Amino acid sequence: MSTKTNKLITLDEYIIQAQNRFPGATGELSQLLRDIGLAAKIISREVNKAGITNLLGVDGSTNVHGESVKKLDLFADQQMISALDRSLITCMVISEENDGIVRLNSQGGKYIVYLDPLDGSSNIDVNVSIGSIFSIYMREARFDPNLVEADALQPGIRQVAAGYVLYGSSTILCYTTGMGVSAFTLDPSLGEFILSEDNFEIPDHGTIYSINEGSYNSWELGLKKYIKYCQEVDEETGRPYSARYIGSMVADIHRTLVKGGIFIYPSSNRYPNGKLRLMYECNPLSFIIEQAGGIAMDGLGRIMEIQPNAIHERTPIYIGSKKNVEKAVEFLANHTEG
Ligand code: AHM
Ligand code: MG
Repeated sequence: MSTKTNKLITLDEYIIQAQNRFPGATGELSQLLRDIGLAAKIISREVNKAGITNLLGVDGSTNVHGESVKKLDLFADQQMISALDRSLITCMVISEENDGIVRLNSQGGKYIVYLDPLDGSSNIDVNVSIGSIFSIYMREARFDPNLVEADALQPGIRQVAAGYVLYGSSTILCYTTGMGVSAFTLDPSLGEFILSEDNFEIPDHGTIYSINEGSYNSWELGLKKYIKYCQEVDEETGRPYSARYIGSMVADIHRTLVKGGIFIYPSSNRYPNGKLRLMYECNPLSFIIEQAGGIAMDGLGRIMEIQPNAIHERTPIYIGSKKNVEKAVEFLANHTEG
């Protein structure tokens, strides 16, 4: 459930109105969010005409995870970083596309931003939805003015804001600063993000499960049994769950937010710690889902309480409607092997 609005409010207006509710606010976080909004518009424009401008396809290099880098990934990375660099508020960026931390021009800037500039990039070539993800932290006060990776290793509960942009049948920007979730739809004729959903709430229970079932044979027993449970008749609706898996986390999470259900990327033989990255995929999307009333776990504990040890670390994730995630975690606890 969510609150629809009839009044036309742009992202920039909304951010300023929210800032005005805090008399002491410096406006820096608002500026940072507007910078991300601008970069999102530029990326959205290129995504929409990627085929024409020959941006589609592989760039030839591989990123820090050994995955092939698509040209649009690089474009999105550059746009986001230069938008953040421009307003001198962000001191450091950590991006999926860059091995180490990226120090920006404002070494005194108070924010640290994690980015997955273009998530789900294997879907680019086939014209399926992709997204950008961001996660914002405050830099901690330290004596040493030199920025190091350790400055960025903060648990997800310390995020001051997070969000995603979904380049789908329309472009949607969804974000939270810890006071609910708001969504904006890009009106291409105006070139503005317009508030479309205020105070997003995820259904408490849904009947969609979302997981790459190709790895079934290497899942832990509890997960196999949980998915079998979903395929049986659901007690609440009297019918089995539906399976939906887009393969772009942003799109799968957006559907989960709107319709409810569960998204899982578990550990498997191929990815013993799961595939998805804690800092720029799991934490920001967990913040959104929790703010909408859902839950995000790694199978045992809360995703946002994990103390990170490395900027690119991975984690298994069980995320979505409260009842679905609780049920999945119950299966994991009750069906351990051996
Ligand atoms: P990427 O950041 O390289 O695009 O990879 C992350 C994506 C997620 O969007 C998606 O949930 C997952 O990879 C899909 O992985 P798989 O193809 O193993 O199911
Ligand atoms: Mg990604």
